[in-house]
Amino acid sequence: MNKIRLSKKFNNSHITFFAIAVVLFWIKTYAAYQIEFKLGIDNNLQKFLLFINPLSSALFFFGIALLFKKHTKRVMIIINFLLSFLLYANIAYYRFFNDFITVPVIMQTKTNAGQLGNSALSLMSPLDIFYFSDMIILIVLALTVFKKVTVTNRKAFKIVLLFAITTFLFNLGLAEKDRPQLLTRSFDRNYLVKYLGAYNFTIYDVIQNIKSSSQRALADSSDITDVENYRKANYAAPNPEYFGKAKGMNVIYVSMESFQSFMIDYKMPDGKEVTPFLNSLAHDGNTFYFENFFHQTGQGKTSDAEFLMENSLYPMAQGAVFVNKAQNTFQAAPAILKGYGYNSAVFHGNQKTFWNRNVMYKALGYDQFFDSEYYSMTDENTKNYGMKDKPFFKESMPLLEGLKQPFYSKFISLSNHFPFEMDPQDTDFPAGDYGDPVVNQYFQSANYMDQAFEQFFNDLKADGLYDNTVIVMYGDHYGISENHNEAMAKVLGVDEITPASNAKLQRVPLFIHVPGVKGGIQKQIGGEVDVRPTLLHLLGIDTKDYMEFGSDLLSKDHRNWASFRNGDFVASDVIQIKGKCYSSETGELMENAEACKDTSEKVNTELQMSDEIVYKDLLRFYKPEGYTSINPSDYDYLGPKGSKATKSSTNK
Ligand code: GP9
Ligand code: MN
Repeated sequence: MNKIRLSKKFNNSHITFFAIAVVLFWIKTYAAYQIEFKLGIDNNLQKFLLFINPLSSALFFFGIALLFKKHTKRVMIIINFLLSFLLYANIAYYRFFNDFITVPVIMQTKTNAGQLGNSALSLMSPLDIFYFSDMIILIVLALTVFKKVTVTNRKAFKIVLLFAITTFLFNLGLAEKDRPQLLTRSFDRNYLVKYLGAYNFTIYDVIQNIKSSSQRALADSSDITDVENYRKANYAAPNPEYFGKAKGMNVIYVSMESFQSFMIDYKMPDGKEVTPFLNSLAHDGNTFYFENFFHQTGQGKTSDAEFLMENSLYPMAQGAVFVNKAQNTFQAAPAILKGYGYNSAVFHGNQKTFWNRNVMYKALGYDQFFDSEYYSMTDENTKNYGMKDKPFFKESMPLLEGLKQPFYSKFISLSNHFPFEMDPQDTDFPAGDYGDPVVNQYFQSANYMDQAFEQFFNDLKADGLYDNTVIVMYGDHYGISENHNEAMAKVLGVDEITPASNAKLQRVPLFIHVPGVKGGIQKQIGGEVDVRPTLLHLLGIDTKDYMEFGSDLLSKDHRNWASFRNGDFVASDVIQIKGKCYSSETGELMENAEACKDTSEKVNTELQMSDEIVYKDLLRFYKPEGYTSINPSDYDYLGPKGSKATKSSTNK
């Protein structure tokens, strides 16, 4: 009955057909988001964005059909089919991989087809016809109620397009408000889908891939020669006192989220130490504690730190290597160590897609990735991005103990993440009183993290791993940004944070504990790029054939400076900030800017060369002596239920 009334009123308008197509498609897509994807919606704004984001895509794509004078309805149905197909492909893929389809995934269909065929297909159900139901309704309507509708005009298209663009910009504006630099940092596919929708995500992904592959296509093998020569001229030979002292030992890296060096030995006004456990490591004489160690990260934050530490290359000036260059060839520490019998694993209580880790770790040669699926992500256990550090390390122990030895492993902590808010039951440590909630809370979350590390060390001692494992702990990047410098001046008891002291605030702690080797406080200046050669030399592996830019922190030839991603640097006598030269000692501007020139040139050359490697994917033209290349498609991280890797690379 409704149909008849509807037909009388509206069947003279192609716009009505269009409106029905848009609304049905909108509802369907929103339902798919709710039923199929775990997007981690945290607040009302995100709920709203999820609700409106299919609208701009629907308006835009169906709007295209209005351009076709004769076959408007047919084109609209074809467009609906293509979009529905894309949505359904993502749904099927997500059911199995908990991830969205990207261009590289499609390119690798050769390797993925088998998995998709066997597994994703089995997860399809007849009820899935729902995801094509709007198309079926449109076909029926086109053949019945709207049979005679043919007229259309370009004016309608223009209005619709304008409306689509406005909706999209409104959507993007709100998304940027909730998550600044969404498109430039693009840290997680889940986030892009949550904020901009599954269809816009695909468009974004296609554009990114075209950009990336054109740079790559223009490069050839001669481009690596300059880098090779530079490398030979700047290699810092290992220190014989330490070379091979950790040969054959396990390795545990701990990424200490947002942890800065000013916290080491820091005491609250009542005399309480914030990080008593880490302080004890710094002073026990059995651990190397590098107090002039700098983070060198850019927009890729935690992932940039990981990239630096394991590749000894610099991150990109914009975006994240993990996200934008994961298809490159790398010769990362886990892959190198494979040649020495090592088995590798990452532990992180967050979704595996964050920072594109599930793709990038394959390129780095990680055998296993224990992501959020391996942890009990209850409300009580999680905060902010994922697992709180204490349950995270606790639940990681049996997984770690199950690894075949020697292993190379990495633990990425999370609790000390901006905005550093804690659940009341997790801390009784006093907040700071510096007039800035972010800064005040930082002390509590850092204290909690410190306790989690102590618990982890105790567990490692209890199960015997401690005596045969090198432990490297590093602060990944700053936690307190320059925006909080007013409060930071109070924290440090100074009148103001000068440019030079701000540069020094970029220090993050680096601890290296090697069983049986004396350590102590180390004054030499270095950065995250320097850790890989330091570690490999301790393991008795020479690095001269690897294309890397770090210099061994324990080498007698260590260069003693650390660069920032923007070309500034800290050296023993001078600090360059925003291109200006300051004295390290006084923090004053130098009259003679020449004092920075030499190091500045070196820093620029290095950053440029590193960029060449990353942007042009030059390591595909280079094979280090004795190194066996890895193939990312040999790796699967299928989660606790279906992991192939679990069978091949653990004791169990
Ligand atoms: C997320 C964690 C934090 O998985 O690594 O990321 P960050 O925002 O610090 O880069
Ligand atoms: Mn981080």
